Amino acid sequence: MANETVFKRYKGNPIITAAAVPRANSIHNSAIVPFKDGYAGIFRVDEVDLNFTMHFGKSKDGINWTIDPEVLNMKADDPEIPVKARTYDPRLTKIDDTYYFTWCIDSPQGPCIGLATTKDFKMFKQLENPLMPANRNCVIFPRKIGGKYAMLSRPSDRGHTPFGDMFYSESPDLKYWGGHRFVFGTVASSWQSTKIGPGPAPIETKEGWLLIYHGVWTSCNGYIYYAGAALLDIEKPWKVLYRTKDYILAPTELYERVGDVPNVVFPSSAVVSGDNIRIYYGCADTCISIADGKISDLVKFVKEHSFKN
Ligand code: BMA
Repeated sequence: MANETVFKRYKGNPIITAAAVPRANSIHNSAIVPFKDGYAGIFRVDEVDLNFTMHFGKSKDGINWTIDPEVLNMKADDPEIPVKARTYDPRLTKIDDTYYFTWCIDSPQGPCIGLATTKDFKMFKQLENPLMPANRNCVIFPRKIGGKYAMLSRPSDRGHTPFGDMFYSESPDLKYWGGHRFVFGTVASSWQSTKIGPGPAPIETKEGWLLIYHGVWTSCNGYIYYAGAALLDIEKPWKVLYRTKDYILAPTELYERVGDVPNVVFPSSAVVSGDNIRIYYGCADTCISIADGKISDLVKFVKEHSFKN
């Protein structure tokens, strides 16, 4: 029986499976935003040759999706920017009228973060990679902070990364990134003891930046992925106000337990409307599910279920 606190799973989960794309082996860890009178998404599709590709998708209701069978086509001003490699785990953030998305590129020198922009989900412009390898998780904040673009990322290794702390970085122009600050790391003897990494774009609240993140524990049977949440200082988001001791979501359902990578819930998008929040999360590296909650309940949970200083 699912241990549900803030988020209640949708009864029709999973909402997206490999059946949505002809060449898909699995579709998971993807990026979704409200767009025009519906929703747009960039989906991680692991294809039948186990190449990981990104595909555009659209939906009227956020639940029923049409995903393009073709791989997303990006243009770059400098032909040296694109690297021909697997692409995965996109995150999307809207600032003004532009959508910024980051993802992981399996470059020969190790995983690194890609960055692109779009206004219409038709033309995608790839910019310089913001960070050097190896880094596998990155998300942009939904507004400038201290006059600069801001991001959270999680440096990694070339393999399955048995470690991982989160860092903050800033940029005046989306090209040059610096001001790197440690945000938080792992906690021994817990669901977040192996590594942690940022999930959906942080959400601005009166109590701070609300961040949903994943935390990993190494059991005798391998990695288990959970979701937690934190509140970060609004002006200095590398300062952690609260961070959950208890997870907010754990793999308990069959579709989260069984798949290409068993025992994974991987929140990668959050759609907010008033006090409502819907998270989209990858399940067992196989499919995508949703769960609904209230921002106010999540903030309360974070404050009440955090580590005591
Ligand atoms: C992400 C990706 C996946 C991995 C997953 C769990 O960071 O690297 O390939 O299996 O974590 O969903």
